[in-house]
Amino acid sequence: MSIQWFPGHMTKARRQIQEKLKLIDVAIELLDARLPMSSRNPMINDILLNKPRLIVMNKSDLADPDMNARWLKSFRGEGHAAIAVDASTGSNVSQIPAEARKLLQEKIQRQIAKGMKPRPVRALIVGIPNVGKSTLINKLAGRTVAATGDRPGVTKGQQWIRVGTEMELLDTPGILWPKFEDQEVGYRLAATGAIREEILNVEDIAFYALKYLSSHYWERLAERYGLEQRPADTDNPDEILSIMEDIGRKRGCLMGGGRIDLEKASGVILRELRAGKMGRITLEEPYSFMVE
Ligand SMILES: Nc1nc2c(ncn2[C@@H]2O[C@H](COP(=O)(O)OP(=O)(O)O)[C@@H](O)[C@H]2O)c(=O)[nH]1
Ligand SMILES: [Mg+2]
Repeated sequence: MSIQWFPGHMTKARRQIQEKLKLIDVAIELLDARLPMSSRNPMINDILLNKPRLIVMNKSDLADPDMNARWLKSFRGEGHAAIAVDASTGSNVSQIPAEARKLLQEKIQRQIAKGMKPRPVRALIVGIPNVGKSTLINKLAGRTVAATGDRPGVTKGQQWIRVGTEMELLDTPGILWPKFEDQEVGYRLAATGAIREEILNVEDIAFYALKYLSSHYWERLAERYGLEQRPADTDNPDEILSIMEDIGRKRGCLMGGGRIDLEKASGVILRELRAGKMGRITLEEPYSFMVE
């Protein structure tokens, strides 16, 4: 989570993943279901090249269920195998080995036809920091093999983890950088806690989140904070600011002279959004490449 990406780091990360790709049959591209586009590495196609790929949308428990379905449809419409999971509880995680195996069906059939016994599918998890790679590795392993959260991983030699009889997983994931050159992407990543908020201004991040929530999830926002006045135009910054002030007032985020402490109010909004206090929310839609 505290990784700062510079061109040299990206080159190194890419080289490390490409070394690992030589060892595996399938790449598991882990995305955050709340922002499947922004949590994708911008060079993923160049990095994975022709390696069979399974897209796994993680943290689907925090994302809008309708949007999960739309995103899956969109990825599948692009010809990708894709599933949604929750690595922290393990929901749907058991589908991963079978889905990975499906991608290699033809190869496995050829091996069987030649009288060979197919070996377990070898897989590597790749994704940006904080997307849940270590949590998923531990869930698939059925025990703790990877450090999760903010603790830095203890580097040891790469090992294969046996996942049932069908799959073997590399115990160290491939760490990729996010698409942060786009400012909107940066705000979405920061709003969900995928990147450190010190990089951006906390009030700007909360402002961005409030604007999105006001236009896409107004009822939930209104319910959470007892808001009454639906903004007439969510593109009007004054209206979003007044919502932020209203929330600050209601949560007692005050400074001297009765002024509202917007920084504090922003902290409340972001903390509650990340904790799922406003319900299950997805911050981007697949409209840009949806064919319906
Ligand atoms: N709610 C929820 N939290 C998750 C899920 N997967 C991981 N997390 C949390 O996300 C944070 C980052 O997870 P981690 O596995 O360390 O991410 P990594 O940096 O990709 O290895 C941790 O606090 C996890 O508990 C999930 O599916 N749902
Ligand atoms: Mg990790």
